[in-house]
Amino acid sequence: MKKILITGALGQIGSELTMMLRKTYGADNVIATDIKKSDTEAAESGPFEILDVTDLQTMGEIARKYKVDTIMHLAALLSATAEAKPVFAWNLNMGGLMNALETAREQKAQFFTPSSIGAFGPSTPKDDTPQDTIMRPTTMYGVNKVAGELLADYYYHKFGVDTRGLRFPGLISYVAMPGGGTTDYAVEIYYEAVKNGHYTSYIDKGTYMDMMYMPDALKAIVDLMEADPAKLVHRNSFNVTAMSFEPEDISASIRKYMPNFEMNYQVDPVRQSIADSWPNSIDASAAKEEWGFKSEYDLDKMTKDMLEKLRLKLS
Ligand code: AKB
Repeated sequence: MKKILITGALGQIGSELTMMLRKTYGADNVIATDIKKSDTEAAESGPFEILDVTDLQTMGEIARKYKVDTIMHLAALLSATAEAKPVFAWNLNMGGLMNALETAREQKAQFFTPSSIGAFGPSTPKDDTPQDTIMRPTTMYGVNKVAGELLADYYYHKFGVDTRGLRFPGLISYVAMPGGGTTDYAVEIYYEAVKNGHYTSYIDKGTYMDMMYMPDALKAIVDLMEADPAKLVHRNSFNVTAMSFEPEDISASIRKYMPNFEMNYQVDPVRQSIADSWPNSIDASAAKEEWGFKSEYDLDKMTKDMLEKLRLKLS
């Protein structure tokens, strides 16, 4: 039976990943950690420890206490916050990753950490961005993600740590809000649609970015971690995506279910310039070929589910 340590377990991915893994592997086998505790299911439904990921000693103590054999390192600052606080972002994103990799090496644990479409930059081919291509990001977050991918590959080649990763697009979910990302507009729009019937987008019309609904992202993590290592040509990290859209597309999708929904624009120059430096759409064929990646949700299917779930949640 697996013993999984999750950092950033109360964040957008962690809140749902913790619950899914607890259902699969048993609540006691999934140790949730975060910098502070919140009154949430992920914090209350099984073991929880306070962990600042820049503290290597405490991370090691927790890993040894529970004899973990898998580490899922999710704690990180997202792109817009990292741009506002670049030194803090470097220390947290790189320091936390280094500590998590060291802990995985000591524990001989399997390792997962997410990368992002943010690892690409303005000189990357913008459409159908290949798995292996130019990666010269111009954001602190992107610099962290490229360095992180290289570091995780280094731990695999140098120390034999079974490191695996995904380049996630914007992730859309109704359980926990993302914080400080560039793609967050695609989550906020659903909340505002249900609460107020309109949304002011900080991303301009015509800006395409890859996106994925959370159930597909969680399945991709589990499928990658269970994939036969002999079939993996790549490790850190695989392009994965489910859809690519611009604000007008998501607005039109919402109007199919809420005909009176309205959207206008007030573009945030910082997040817009981050979005402009990212691909329009990435190519996930390596993930499909090497471990069978497949997504279930397209834009309309996701919109229908998001609106239904948020109506229940916000009522
Ligand atoms: C962000 O917008 O920063 C993240 C990401 C795409 O990595 N959602």
